[in-house]
Amino acid sequence: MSFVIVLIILSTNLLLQPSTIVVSLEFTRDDFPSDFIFGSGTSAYQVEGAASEDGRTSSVFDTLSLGSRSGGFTGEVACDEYHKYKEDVQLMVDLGLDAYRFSISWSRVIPNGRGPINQKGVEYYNNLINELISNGIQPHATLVHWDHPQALQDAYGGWTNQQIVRDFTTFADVCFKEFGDRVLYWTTVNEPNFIAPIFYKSSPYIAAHHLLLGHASVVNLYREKYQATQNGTIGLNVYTSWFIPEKSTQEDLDATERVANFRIGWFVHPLIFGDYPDIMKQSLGRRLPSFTEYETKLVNSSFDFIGVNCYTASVVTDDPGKDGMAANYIDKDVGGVFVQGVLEYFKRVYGNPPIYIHENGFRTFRNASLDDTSRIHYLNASMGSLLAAARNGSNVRGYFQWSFLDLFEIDGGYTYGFGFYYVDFNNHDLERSPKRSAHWYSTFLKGQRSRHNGIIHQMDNSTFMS
Ligand code: IFM
Repeated sequence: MSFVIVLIILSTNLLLQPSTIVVSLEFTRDDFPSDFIFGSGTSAYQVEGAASEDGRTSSVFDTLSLGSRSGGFTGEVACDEYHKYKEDVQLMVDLGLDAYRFSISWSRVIPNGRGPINQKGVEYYNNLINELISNGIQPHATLVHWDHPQALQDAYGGWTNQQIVRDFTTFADVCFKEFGDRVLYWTTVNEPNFIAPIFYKSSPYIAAHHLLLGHASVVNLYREKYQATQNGTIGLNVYTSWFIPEKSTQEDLDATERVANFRIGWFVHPLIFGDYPDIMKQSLGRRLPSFTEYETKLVNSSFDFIGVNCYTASVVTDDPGKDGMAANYIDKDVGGVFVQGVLEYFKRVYGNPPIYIHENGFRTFRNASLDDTSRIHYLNASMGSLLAAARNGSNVRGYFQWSFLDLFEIDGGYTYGFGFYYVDFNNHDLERSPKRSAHWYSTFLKGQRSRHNGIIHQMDNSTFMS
């Protein structure tokens, strides 16, 4: 056992205010359970490129990238993983990954979202999956990473229309049939709690409802038709944060509860309890759709695991004038401890479901120096916090760093990167080079001691999100 935390409390008010502490984290892979999965991830539109090749059509992610957020960049070429997947799998082997989390582009497999299957698309994912497996890397596949086909958006409004539930289920059926003999970890939708408010600003609750029904319908299909023979698992992914009150007032504590319910509970509560959180029902009234008896049965327990994306903590303040959740929140750097904060929340509020940390990572300006020590600080603190949570009984089963490569980001295009590998977008070959963090993760994965000192913030255990 080699997990050391040295706490030197530099500020007071331990109850609710973060206190600065010096933390020394030292751990090895052996400190985690032996079947704990360590990986890294990407998503289709963000790495594949070949956006107009071999029959692929546009997705809503392509369309979003044409707006101002990405600063004139798109994923048209991205990292060209579509052509360079073999090289990338070798880099994963170099790193020592157990698993690679990627997504399947719906509009590559079924251009236009419904109708004929594109065999070239199926062939690409078969090749990628086979390459991963023959190199000993587990494929973890997501069916929708924001990117449903633009054709379905144009035809009937995408997730605002219940028709998409059927089309999504048909797409999933194709994927299970074609790839399910080798893919044992399926995620239906990545960050539906981001998709609904970003793509459907005027009707997020309706879109969210169909996202949940689409997810549940796909899980039902998998369970009835494939799971017994393919022996895989399936879940939903959500974007989370460790929500903490700004002040220890009852107002801020209640506001924190509301924000957690509006952001996380919106999707997780129905999966665990078959309905939306009461707080949402009370404050949204008829704006929040309700589940029929049949839908409740379908949605309730429709997961084998929950995928959790967590990057930070968020400080919450009460704001009675704010429509809906009556609160504001803003990201706050509290060091890696937020990972444990989120996991403790799932344990306490949702009965400790099986969890994979699907995304955790650190954004830096992309530059060729390859010295990303700040990312090592961040990852070390996050993984130390993950270990603390696991030791405290969290049902967490795996951890995926975001992202394997520097890839297309909707905010800023290629200005920033989260990657272990720097990609030289000026080089014709899109050459990949490992950053310092890649060596650090690799050292850890290969079982050597990973030691790193840093200054992080820590909060008393009793303050984990109420
Ligand atoms: O790149 C994104 C990813 O697509 C979804 N989660 C957050 C990441 C970092 O911005």
